[in-house]
Amino acid sequence: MRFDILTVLPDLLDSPLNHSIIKRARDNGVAEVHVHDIRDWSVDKHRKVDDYPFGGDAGMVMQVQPVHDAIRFLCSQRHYDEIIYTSPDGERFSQKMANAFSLKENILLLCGHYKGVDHRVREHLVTREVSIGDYVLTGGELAACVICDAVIRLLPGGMGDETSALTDSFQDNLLAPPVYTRPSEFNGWRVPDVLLSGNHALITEWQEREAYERTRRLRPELLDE
Ligand code: 6GU
Repeated sequence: MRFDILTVLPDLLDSPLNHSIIKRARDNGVAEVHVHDIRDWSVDKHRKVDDYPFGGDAGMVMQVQPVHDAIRFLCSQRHYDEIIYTSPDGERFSQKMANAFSLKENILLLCGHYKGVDHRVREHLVTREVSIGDYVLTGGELAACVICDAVIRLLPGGMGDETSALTDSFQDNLLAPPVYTRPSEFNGWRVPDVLLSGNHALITEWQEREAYERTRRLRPELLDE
């Protein structure tokens, strides 16, 4: 699977997408992530890509021309299953959406910045608008990283243990059960006996009960969905 990310801050995307599972998935060819600087499509001699909003509000707006030309260029290279604009007023990102995106071949992510992008981009060029939650970030770059991370870790061959994505929190609308590792006692704090019992049926039953109880206590609305 391939992500292309259009941004005015390409450096911001370097580190988050070059560690751990995401790095391994990229190294193994399971996922490709290509970051493009929107300024490369600016026609301004100072590589400017923003301008004042019509109507005279505060802040700057990303111009339609560089974004249009960037998207048109990328779309001439391959078909994109989705062209996603990251914005706080988009559809809320979820595990379900991550699962759906993980089945796609090519996704183009356009990172919003400043006061946002000229609305004609949203009307004519993007297929989807996605937010990662009800708070405002300085730009869409961190949101794009969140989306890439959540999707790439689901790809077959992307994780060491291929079954572990299935037991994530949210994958079945339940929070994950508690986990422990050695030592079995530290500071007098003991790991639940059942986990040391070697009885897999009992352990699974305990994990399912804990997952349900934690969900009921911490996120009861998930049980209604
Ligand atoms: Cl996708 N962008 C920005 N700028 N802020 C956000 C967001 C996206 N999702 C939540 N807050």
